[in-house]
Formats: sequence, C-alpha cells, structure tokens
Amino acid sequence: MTAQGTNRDAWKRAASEAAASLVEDGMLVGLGTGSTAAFFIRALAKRMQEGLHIAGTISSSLASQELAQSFGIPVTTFEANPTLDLYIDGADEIDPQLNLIKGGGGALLREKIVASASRRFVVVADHLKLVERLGQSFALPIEVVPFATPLVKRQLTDLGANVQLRSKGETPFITDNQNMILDCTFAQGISDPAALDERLHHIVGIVETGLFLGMARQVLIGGPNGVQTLP
Ligand code: ABF
Repeated sequence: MTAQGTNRDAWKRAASEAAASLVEDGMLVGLGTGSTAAFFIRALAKRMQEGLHIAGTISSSLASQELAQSFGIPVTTFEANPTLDLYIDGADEIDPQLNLIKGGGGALLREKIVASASRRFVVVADHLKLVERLGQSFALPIEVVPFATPLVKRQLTDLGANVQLRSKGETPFITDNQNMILDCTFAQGISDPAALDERLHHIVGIVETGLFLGMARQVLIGGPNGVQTLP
C-alpha cells in the first residue's frame, strides 16, 4: 500500500473510532458499507467486548451484515425495529452543507433506506472527501432497474452527463437489490444538487440516486490533525 493509502486508512479509522464512542447502551444502530464503515464495525465490536450492549443493528449491505455477524454483533430487522437510533456510514464526497455523494460501493439504495429510518445519521470519512462542489472529483452513482438501463442512460446523457454502466470484470455490476449502477460525470460538477435530484427522480427506471441531501446530521473527518466534527 502507498504512504497515502496508509494515511487515509489511519484517518478513516480515527474517524470511525470517534463515531463508535457515540453509541450508547441499548441503541439500535445502522451499519454502513465501505472501508470506513468496516473500521466502524470493528470499533463497535471492540466496544462490545468492553461491555457495551446494543439492541441490534441493520446493515446497508449484505457484506457489512456478514462482517458484523462475524464479530457477534446482533442483527435485527425493520419489521421488529422500524426506527434506528444512529446510523454511521462513509461517503464519497461531502460539500460544505454536508450534502453527500454516496454509492461508490454500490450500496446507495439500502444506505438511503437505512439513513431515512434513522433518527441521527453521522458520516465518517477522511479529509480528502471534502469538496467545494459535489461531482467535482467523483461520479454520481444512480441505481437503475436493469430492464430500463438503456433508456435511462439516454436520458442522463441528454441531461449533460457522461454515463458509464458500472461493471465487474466483463459483466455489469449487480447491486444487492438486483439492479445496475450508472456512474454519471458532469463536466462542471453538480451546480444545483437539489434540482438535479428532483429531475432524476422523475426518470422512470431510476430506483434511487447517490445524492444524500440534508440527511447527514454530522460529519466526523479524520486528517493529519486528528478528528474534526462538522458542523
Ligand atoms: C459507502 O462506502 C458508500 O456510500 C461510499 O460510496 C463508500 C465510501 O467508501 P470508503 O469508506 O471505502 O472510502 O459509505
């Protein structure tokens, strides 16, 4: 691993360990997806070994659920517990208003479901995820019903996006929900995330977008000077 990669992992771990200290006895906790969320799951498991008791977790991906279960972290369902106390997850980009691009890991739909079912959503990330404008350096992932993918791709292109079907080797990437992902790049970034999100939600075949607007309550940012809390 490069020195930069090592630093980023250390920053992600520090932010995740700070987030683990927000978990209180008896809480229902949402578990995110990705390398930063995996650091959080490990930190949560460590706190449980030290005596923390949580009521249950719901994960935004099957991979995170398996990781949690491998540590003996209890799993629950939305049938049993429709509201979670706290959701901790990573992000791909974070703007100054704490709007996010998520979905680089392909789990955006479940991530948005877990976020919307949680009283408090806290993002954990390293400082390189902070941007002035969303879409500046990361493509916006959009989850699409496979049948509609060619039609949606045309409409996104008409909106000015450069659109790539996400693939895994030779075949399309398939989400936990059996959908596909279109990664959209905008030449100048996304100038009005709310307006774009509104338009995207009117395209039939789009299941959900990776724009998480006004959802994150707080962001814990790891960097060379420790962990910073926003706002
Ligand atoms: C999830 O994992 C996603 O929403 C985001 O795409 C990704 C971040 O990955 P990492 O934590 O590995 O940088 O949070």
